[in-house]
Formats: sequence, C-alpha cells, structure tokens
Amino acid sequence: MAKRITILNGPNLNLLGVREPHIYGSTTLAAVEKSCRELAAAFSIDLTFQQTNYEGQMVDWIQACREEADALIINPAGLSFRSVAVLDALKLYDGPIIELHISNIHARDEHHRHSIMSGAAKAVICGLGTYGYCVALQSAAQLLDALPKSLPKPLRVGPV
Ligand code: CA2
Repeated sequence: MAKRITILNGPNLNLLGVREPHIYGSTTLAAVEKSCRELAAAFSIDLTFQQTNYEGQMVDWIQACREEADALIINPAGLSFRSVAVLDALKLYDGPIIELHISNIHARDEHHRHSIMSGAAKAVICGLGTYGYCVALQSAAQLLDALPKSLPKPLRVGPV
C-alpha cells in the first residue's frame, strides 16, 4: 500500500504569494500544492494537502491523521506561537511530524520566533521559502522508507 502523507497549512497561508512577498515570496499556495502533488506522484505517495484559518479545524484534521496519515507535515503559521490545542493534538499523533515554516522564524521578530510546536516535531524546516515544502515532503518520504530506489543513495539513506 502507498504511504500516506498529509500537509496541513494554518491561518492566512491562503494569501501566500499575494501579500508580503519580501518575507514569504510570490508563489501561491495553489502552486505549492501543485508541486507537492507532482513530487508525491513521483514518489508514489498518497498526498493530502489542506489549509484552514480555524484552530478547531486544524485540531480535527490532526486528529484525523491518526487514522489517515503515516507522516504529517504542518505549517501551523500563526497558531505556532500560542495554540496549546494544536500542540496537544500533535502530541496525540504517533507518526513522524515535520514542522515547516517558509521564513526563518529564528531571524524574525519576537512574536514570530518561538514556536511551541517544535517540541512535538521530529524535525523543523524553516527559511527555505516555499521550496521547504518539497524538502519536507522528500524528508517525510525518507523517514517512511518510501523514496524510489532510482534516487541516488545519499538522497535515500544519507552518509553510511
Ligand atoms: O514562515 C512561515 O511559514 C510562517 O509559518 C508564516 C506565518 C508566520 O506567523 C510564522 O511566523 C511563519 C504567517 C502566515 C501568514 O500568511 C501570509 C501569507 C501571505 C502574506 C502574508 C502572510
């Protein structure tokens, strides 16, 4: 059976590419989803890609991942810094979680610097722009041992 990866996006990311391109770039979330779907198809991964502006919806989707996803990639956006409900939901998920941010949150202002989600994540990727979604998807596939054998060994297993 194909491995299943879910990518969840938090509040305001539906406006990606429309506002503040100096921080978040000019690529839209629809373009990010298209690239992720292309990559997932190349890896034979079953991909779910969603965005919500609502905390409760995010909690519901994370809970659904317990049954429906082998790995979870999440850009919690503004929920990263305060949402104990999202953090609690992530802690109840057993598979690998990759926390993803487009910008380098460590180089941002005080309000955008301390994600409370990171303690629940296996890995945190930030600062790579929207390319980070492709890196996160590849990394999640690698964690699930689901990268195609046709890829170079260093990409599949790293240094040995
Ligand atoms: O860099 C990221 O991916 C963030 O998660 C984006 C969040 C921000 O609160 C985090 O610190 C870092 C903000 C998402 C807001 O979405 C926008 C989309 C387009 C234009 C402006 C904001």
